[in-house]
Amino acid sequence: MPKDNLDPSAIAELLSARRAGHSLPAGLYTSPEVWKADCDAIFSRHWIAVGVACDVEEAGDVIALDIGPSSIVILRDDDNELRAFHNVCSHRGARLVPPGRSVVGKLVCPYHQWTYDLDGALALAPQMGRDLDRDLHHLKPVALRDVGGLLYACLSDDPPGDIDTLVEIAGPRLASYDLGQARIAFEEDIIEDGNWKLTLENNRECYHCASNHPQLSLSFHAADFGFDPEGLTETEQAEADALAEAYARYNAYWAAEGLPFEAVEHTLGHATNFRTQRLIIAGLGESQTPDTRAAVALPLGSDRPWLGDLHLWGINSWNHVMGDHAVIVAAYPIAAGRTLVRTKWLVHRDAVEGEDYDLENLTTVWRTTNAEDAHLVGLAHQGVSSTGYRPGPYSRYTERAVDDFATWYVERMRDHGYGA
Ligand code: 3BY
Ligand code: FES
Ligand code: FE
Repeated sequence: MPKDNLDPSAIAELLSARRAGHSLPAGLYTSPEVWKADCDAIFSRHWIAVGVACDVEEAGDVIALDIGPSSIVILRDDDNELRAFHNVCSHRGARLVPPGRSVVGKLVCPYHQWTYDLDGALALAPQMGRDLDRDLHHLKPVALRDVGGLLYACLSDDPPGDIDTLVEIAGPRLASYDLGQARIAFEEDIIEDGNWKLTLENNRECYHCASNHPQLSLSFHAADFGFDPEGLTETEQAEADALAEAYARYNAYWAAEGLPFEAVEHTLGHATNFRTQRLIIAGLGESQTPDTRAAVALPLGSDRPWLGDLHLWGINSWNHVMGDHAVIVAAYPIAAGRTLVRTKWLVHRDAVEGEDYDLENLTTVWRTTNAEDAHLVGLAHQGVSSTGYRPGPYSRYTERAVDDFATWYVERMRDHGYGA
């Protein structure tokens, strides 16, 4: 059987073939059947980053988002409550809302005009007779949680309970930035020519940063994501010592200010995979900009200086929340070899473009970094699609988080019945 048309036992075999400490067997990246299994086991049964509360600021604001073969709508209802539903009409299942943003009074299905209130209730079903029990045809709700302004949804009727741990840990860290009240200054969609796991693996390491991200490297310490302590040159040793000293100073300051900073990892053995830490911004230390100074005159939330970079990774997301702006990124699987990477730059709601910030200065570091990463993910996907690919070893120093991600993935697939 060709490797791209796998039966379930072949998926189990691929999961079993994964060698500890090594990248995944090719089929786990390239097979459309594995992609479908990922959409089922990972993207439909875990808490997935789906956007930000300020995507839907006012009653009637709607976002439709495709997640693999599924689609959800996220909206703000007439009582200002955030809600999410499957983007599926209760009549004959037509997609209700096109992908992207819209503003509506009610949700009207384009097919036969069944019409839903913003709380999902079926308000109108023309020509269906008086005896149609409209209460039976409510839109199917999707579990949605607002974690300090970041939205997570789970398509399953039985969402993992450990989202509460993310809320407990990340909620207080995000609170002072008031992201729920922020404004999206810019949004960018990139389609990467690679499997979603290659996108996430690439994000879980900074081994590639020095040689691929010259601009990001001005404000980002690659060593935060691990370095090989064996055989450092004198200069490298001095840099490592200086960074350790800087952390001692910053951590003491953050502790005195009551700002949580510790690294918290909730990965292996947990359904809701996340990691967070307050990182030092390199250079002048203010923001991930070309000159490492704040890009926005108005602070995001509190005006305390030296907040660093509140870094938060999730199953399909990575976020950098800084004193002046936040970069919110999430990846969505489109096909085995195609992944959407959606980035939002958040600023204080009153910040005015051209007066309080320059859009190019605000966005250039991560637009450049995203383009560089898209290129690398494309190269990786080309490689794993070649007959010459053999899973290779991860560095125990710089790719530990990649290894954990791959191990977590195999565990979760097994937990959801795809193992042997
Ligand atoms: O954005 C991130 O979270 C990661 C950290 C290391 C590489 N990449 C930039
Ligand atoms: Fe929506 Fe018929 S499928 S109204
Ligand atoms: Fe990168």
